[in-house]
Amino acid sequence: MEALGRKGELAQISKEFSKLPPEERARLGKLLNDVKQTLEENWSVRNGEMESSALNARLEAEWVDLTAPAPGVRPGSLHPVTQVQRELEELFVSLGFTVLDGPEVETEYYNFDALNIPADHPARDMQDTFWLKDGRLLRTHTSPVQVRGLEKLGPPLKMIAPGRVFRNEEVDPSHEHTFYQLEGMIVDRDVSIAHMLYFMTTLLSAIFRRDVTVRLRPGFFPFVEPGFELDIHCLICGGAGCPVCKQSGWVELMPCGLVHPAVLRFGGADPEEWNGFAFGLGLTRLAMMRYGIDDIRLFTSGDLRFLRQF
Ligand code: 2NL
Repeated sequence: MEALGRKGELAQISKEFSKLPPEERARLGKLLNDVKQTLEENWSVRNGEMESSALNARLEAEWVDLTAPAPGVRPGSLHPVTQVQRELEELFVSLGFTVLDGPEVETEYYNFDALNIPADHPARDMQDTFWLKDGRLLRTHTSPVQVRGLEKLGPPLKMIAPGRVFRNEEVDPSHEHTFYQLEGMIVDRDVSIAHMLYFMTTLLSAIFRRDVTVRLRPGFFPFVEPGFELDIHCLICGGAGCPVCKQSGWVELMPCGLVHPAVLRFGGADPEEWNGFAFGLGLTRLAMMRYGIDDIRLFTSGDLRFLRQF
């Protein structure tokens, strides 16, 4: 730049040109221009080289692989069924319930006999239940936990038994061999269907965070008498009829009933003194409704693309 600038050496030299004779002036002028052009070209080439090597050095030093996982431990999240289960446990604990757990590998006695399920009941068939070689089985519901709880704690009692259950099912978008249930039971004196109905309505309003309309239909379950299917007014269409409620306006939600005297006796409670109500809730189905999941198989798929959404 000392040579080329407006006040550089070449500019100084060209000022001296006026002192030269015209023919010399033309020859030297051309020479000067050639020199100037060569210098400028060289300068610009070298300047470009320096600039690009500075840029390359920076790119090399500050290079970031945008496809690489972020450093550190990636925060995980709870499985959607676990989230629903924990939320309900919290709700039931706030209502004074005890949360109980029990074995997933059960005896035939606790899974069937103590629940008044007779020997010839289809649930006991190989087609419906996973049997182990030693005569035990994978529990088909969480009811055995309730009998164990009644035995251990005795009445009066308010308990829930959430957990994993197994059925020998043909798997499809709405049937799995492994799913989650939450059963609840209250045993006390003079418990009536009115108590059950009020409790269930309050419970469902808390779960869905709005007022719900319920109805009871008769339903048969060996461990309750009388037994009911509890339906709620469809939350999607409000009862007008839509694909979710199959145009009926009602959605079947909770089987329930008054605990069968035989089951109370199996649990060590005298049915002359004690009675109660019990209900079942499908945790997996509730999670499907909550998050709009249309294929039950996703829950046990272990697919991280599914799980990371929760
Ligand atoms: C289900 C579950 C129901 C119960 C479950 C229950 C448990 C005991 C005594 C009486 Cl120890 N009842 N649980 C009661 C009514 C319905 O449904 O899987 N239904 C298809």
